[in-house]
Amino acid sequence: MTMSMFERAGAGLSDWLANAPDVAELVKGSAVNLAVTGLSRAGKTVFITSLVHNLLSALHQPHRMPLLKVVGEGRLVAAKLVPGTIALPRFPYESNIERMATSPADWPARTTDISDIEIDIRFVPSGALGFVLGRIGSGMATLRLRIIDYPGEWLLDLPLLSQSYADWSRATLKLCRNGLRAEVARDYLAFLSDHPHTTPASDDDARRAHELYRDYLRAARDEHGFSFLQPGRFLDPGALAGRDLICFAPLDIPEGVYRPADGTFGALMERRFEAYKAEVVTPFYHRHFRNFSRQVVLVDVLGALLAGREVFDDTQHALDAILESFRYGRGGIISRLLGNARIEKVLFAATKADHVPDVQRDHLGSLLRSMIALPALDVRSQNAAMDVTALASVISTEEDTQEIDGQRVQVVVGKPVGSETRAKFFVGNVPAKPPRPELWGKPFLNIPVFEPPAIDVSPIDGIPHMNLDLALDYLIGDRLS
Ligand SMILES: Nc1nc2c(ncn2[C@@H]2O[C@H](COP(=O)(O)OP(=O)(O)OP(=O)(O)O)[C@@H](O)[C@H]2O)c(=O)[nH]1
Ligand SMILES: [Mg+2]
Repeated sequence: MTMSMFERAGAGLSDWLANAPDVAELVKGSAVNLAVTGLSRAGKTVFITSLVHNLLSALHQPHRMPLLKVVGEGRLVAAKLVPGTIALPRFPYESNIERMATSPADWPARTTDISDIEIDIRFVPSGALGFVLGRIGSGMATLRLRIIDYPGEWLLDLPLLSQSYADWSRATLKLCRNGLRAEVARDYLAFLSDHPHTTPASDDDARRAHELYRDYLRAARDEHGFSFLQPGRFLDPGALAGRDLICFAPLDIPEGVYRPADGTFGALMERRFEAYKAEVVTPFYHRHFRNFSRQVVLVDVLGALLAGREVFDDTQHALDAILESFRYGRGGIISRLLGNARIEKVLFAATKADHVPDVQRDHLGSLLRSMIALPALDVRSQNAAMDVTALASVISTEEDTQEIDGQRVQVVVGKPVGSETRAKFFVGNVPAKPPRPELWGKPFLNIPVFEPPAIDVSPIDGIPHMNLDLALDYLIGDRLS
C-alpha cells in the first residue's frame, strides 16, 4: 500500500522533507548540457580533457579554478565522473590524459565523431536556496554536467537546408574557382569539364566525383588551413564513410536551371544531396543540437591570422555560417529546427593563448570579437546570450624576452614535440582588429606544436591553464549558484 501525501504530512512534514531529493533539484533542475565545438584542430579535445581534469582536481587544488565561483567561494563538495554513457560514444578522457602524461608527452588524437562525458558536481548553493537547503536537508545540491564534443564543421551544413542542389552547386563552385582554392581543386574542376550535369546518371561517376571533391576539401584544409568546406561531414565522415548517401558533389548547373532533368547525373547528385540533408543534417539538429543549451565555440584565431589573408577571411566566413545556428530570433530555419528549445549561452573562445606572450593575449580576444562582428543587438535580442574570451586549455610555454633587430621583445618558449631542446617563438604583434589589406604578410602555417607540461594522471594536481575557470563560470555558473 502506498502512502498518500496527507498520510506523509501526518507522519511529519519535516521527516518527509529530510528524506526528499534535493530541493535544488526540484527547483532548478539537476542537469546541464555543455557542448564544445569549433573548426578542425581548434582545440576541442584538449579543452574538454583539461576541463574535466581540473574539475576533478578542484577539491585538492582550488587555486587552479578560482574564477569558477563554486570553487573560489569554497562551495564545491565533490566532483566525480559518471561511469559510462548510453546515448553517445564516451569522450576518451582517460586515454587522452594518459597520452598527455606519458614521457615524452603528446597530444590527443584527432576526433571524427560526436562523444560525451558526464560529471556530477556536488556543491553548497549560495544565498537563499543554500539557507533553505541547510535548514531542511543535507544542505547540498548536485548538478550533472554533460560535456559534448562535436565537430563545428557540422554547423556549416545549416545553410544547405535552405538551398536547392542547383543553388548550392553554383555557390560552392564559384568559391572553388576563386584564388588559392582554384589551384587546389584543379583535378576536380577538370573532372567537371568532362561531366556536365546532363550526362546519364552513373554510380561510378558519382563515386569518382565525390572522391575528387573530397580530396580537394582535404587538401584545402590540411595544406592551406581553409575552413569553409561544405558539406561538413565530407572531411571526417565517421560512420557515413563509404555510404552512397554521401557520394555526391557540386556540378556545373547554369543559372536559370532550377532542377536537373530526370535520369541525368545532376538528378542523381540532387537526390543524394536531399537525402544527406534529410538523413544527416536535420536529425543532428533535432536529436542533438537542440539539447545543447550551453555551447562554447573554440577558434584558433592565431592559426587563422598567421595563415594569411585568404585563410583568415575564409575562417571569418565559416564563423558567420556557424553563428547562424545560434540566431533563432529572426524566425528563420533554426527556429523551426529548435522548436521550443533554446540555446541559452554561447561563448566564443580564442584558444592556445599560451602561443602569445601575456601582453598580446587581450588582443586575441578582441580580434575574435571583431571577426564574429558580435553586434550589440545580439546581446539584447532573443538570440542566445554570447560573449568572447581568449584561453589556453593547457599552458605549454613560458614567457621570455629576446633581442630582435636591436629591440627587446616578449616571446614564448616551449619544447617542440619530438625535439630535445626548447625553442623560442615570436609571433609579432597580434592586432586587435583584422589587419588592413596592405598589412598582410606572407602565410605562415608552421606554428610550433609545443609539448604539454608535466601532467599527473591522477586528478589531484590539475593542469595549468588560462581562463578555463572563467569560461566555465560564464557558461554554467548560474546553475552552480
Ligand atoms: N600550446 C597549446 N596547444 C594546444 C592547446 N590546445 C590545443 N593545442 C594544440 O592544438 C592541437 C589540436 O587540439 P585538439 O584539442 O585535438 O583540437 P580538436 O578541435 O579536438 O581537433 P579535431 O578533433 O581534429 O577537430 C593539439 O594537438 C595541440 O597541439 C593549448 O591550450 N595550448
Ligand atoms: Mg578533437
